[in-house]
Amino acid sequence: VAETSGSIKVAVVVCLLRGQNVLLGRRRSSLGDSTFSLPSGHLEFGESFEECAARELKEETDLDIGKIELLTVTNNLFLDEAKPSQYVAVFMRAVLADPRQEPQNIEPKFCDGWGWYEWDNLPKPLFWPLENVVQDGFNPFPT
Ligand code: 8DG
Ligand code: MG
Ligand code: MG
Repeated sequence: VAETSGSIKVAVVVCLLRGQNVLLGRRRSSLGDSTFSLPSGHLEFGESFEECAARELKEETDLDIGKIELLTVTNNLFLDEAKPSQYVAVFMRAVLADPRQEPQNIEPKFCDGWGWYEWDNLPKPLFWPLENVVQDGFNPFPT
């Protein structure tokens, strides 16, 4: 890795599970445009991972989270960007407070829409950091 500087950020990524399905949306972003990814966002000063996950999910889908827990962490370098960046991505598993609640596309500038997908039948292409953890055998469903 030739980069010697750039910023390191913390992202919280939400694996929202409903039955056998997980919530994914198609990104509208300079980072991973048109690829499918889990809801996510930047950790803000003073927040817990749980608070960040609940806030980002609410901002992006209007959904309210029930039980939530920490799953894993990944470390991702984005070097092919105008501003190279590095993300520590904290993966949380969550379920809905009310499983009948449906996602709304609150930020259409950043997402084409939300949908429920089976882990064994994920849409393509996945956002590459997500594709990487999936390739590594990551599975957010409890065993
Ligand atoms: P915010 O301004 O609302 O706080 O942030 P955002 O605009 O919602 O950020 P985001 O792009 O949705 O998520 C933050 C970053 O998380 C994203 O740019 C790259 C990083 N990230 C990883 N790994 C993963 C991953 O597996 N899935 C998702 N969705 N994001 C990831 O480093
Ligand atoms: Mg986001
Ligand atoms: Mg956001």
